[in-house]
Amino acid sequence: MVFGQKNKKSLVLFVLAVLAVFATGCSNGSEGYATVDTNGNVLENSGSVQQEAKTFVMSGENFKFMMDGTENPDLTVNEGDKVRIEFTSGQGFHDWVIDEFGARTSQVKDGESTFVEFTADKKGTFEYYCSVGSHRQMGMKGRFIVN
Ligand SMILES: [Cu+2]
Repeated sequence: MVFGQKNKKSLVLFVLAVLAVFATGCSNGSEGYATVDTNGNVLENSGSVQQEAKTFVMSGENFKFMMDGTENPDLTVNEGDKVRIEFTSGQGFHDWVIDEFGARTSQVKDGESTFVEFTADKKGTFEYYCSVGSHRQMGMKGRFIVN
């Protein structure tokens, strides 16, 4: 049997379709989304224009976070900023967590992405880290600074 051009095309389409179904199936049940708001003092903003989130795009590796080629970067925001962390695992099983703001992504493996949004409602320097295994102790952490 000869694989003609047409058959190759159908094969590619078939593979793409299978991948699409697979990807959709995987995203169910693990949205990786959590919103944290301040205790009670958010309501005064209701009805006003939604604030743009300060977005950081980071990836996780064994055993460090990377952003624009920087290892475990300092993330700096201003008090009151809405923050969005877009997190992808480049290698291994990881998440992105910051305790003081109650924010954590779901845990993702190689090539998977997730995100979390929260409001930086207090000033200070905090630690973000990966909560998988002993990754935090192995250096998978960085500073989150609120001015
Ligand atoms: Cu990790």
